[in-house]
Amino acid sequence: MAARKTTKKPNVSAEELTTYYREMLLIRRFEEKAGQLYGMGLIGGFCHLYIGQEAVVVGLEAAAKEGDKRITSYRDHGHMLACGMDPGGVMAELTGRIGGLSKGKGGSMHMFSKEKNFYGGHGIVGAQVPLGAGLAFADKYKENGGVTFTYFGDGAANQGQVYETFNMAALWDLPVVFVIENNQYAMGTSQARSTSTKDIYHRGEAFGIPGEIVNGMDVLAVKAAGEKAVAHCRAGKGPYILEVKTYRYRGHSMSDPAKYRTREEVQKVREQSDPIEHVRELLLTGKHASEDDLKAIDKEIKEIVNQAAEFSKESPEPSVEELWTDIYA
Ligand SMILES: Cc1ncc(C[n+]2csc(CCOP(=O)(O)OP(=O)(O)O)c2C)c(N)n1
Ligand SMILES: [Mg+2]
Repeated sequence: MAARKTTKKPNVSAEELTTYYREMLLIRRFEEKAGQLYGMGLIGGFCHLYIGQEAVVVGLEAAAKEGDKRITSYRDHGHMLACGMDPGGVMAELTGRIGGLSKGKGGSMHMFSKEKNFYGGHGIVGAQVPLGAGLAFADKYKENGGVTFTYFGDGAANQGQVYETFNMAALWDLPVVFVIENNQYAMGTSQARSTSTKDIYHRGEAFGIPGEIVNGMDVLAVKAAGEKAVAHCRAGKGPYILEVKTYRYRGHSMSDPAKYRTREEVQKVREQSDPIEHVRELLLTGKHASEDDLKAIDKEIKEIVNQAAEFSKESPEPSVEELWTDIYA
């Protein structure tokens, strides 16, 4: 992973930086709370936290336009929050309650929002990649100018269906940004043990798909790369690949003790490359915000997350009759 390079005087307004700070912090605090609720037994099943990767979705959402679509894997809470889905609805889905975005019937990995163009939440590794190309196919067919962000991991990047999709997406010039969230691990398998090359994006060259590496710990770098990729797609030039180098601080899922890496490795990334600390530093050194301003934001975010948690505990469990709704057969 690229170490963070602090852009000393980035060409970005205080308002923009504050927005990224707030959005990344919301994801981090939300995920910490989800971890707590899991520990208390209020969340069952799988729960994959996004802590450490926040700059990826926040940067790319900043490059997206109204009408663009997004689809991802099971590590999906950050994507949902970044595109504006209600934190209470996400948390209540985690606790399996009727107020959840899938009425408590989907859980962590299966949430959708037609309103926000969020197409899941997919538990089968790599399965969302062809689906993302399908969404882009629909946009191209309808000539609506939409772009689909199709997120997948470094592990998923070794799946055959990814390359079948690359072929079709390139052949038909589909407006899709393939975002490889390279957090360096696929469950307990490091990239070095599973992947023949250090970088993955250049596999697109075989299909004529351009791409690049992005520092996923720098929200401004992610946004800039996202804008470039989206402009490429909207100009009708077909797909684009962003390999975003990032890192997850927590285990693969809540049941992973993460014995395949050292505490020091994680600590080093936290200290040297944390994406939220990066923006915090930019805000403070650029005199865009004071410590007190940031404390007020922290408080505000904590309140949003606490309310989401309260809602997720108070919302009732779905009734038995709900078993017969939302069935497409
Ligand atoms: C087809 C399939 N094979 C195996 C699994 C088990 N599995 C779940 S996550 C995962 C690793 C995926 O890693 P990566 O794509 O890097 O995503 P990350 O978890 O790092 O976000 C595996 C092998 C699965 N869910 N689906
Ligand atoms: Mg991974």
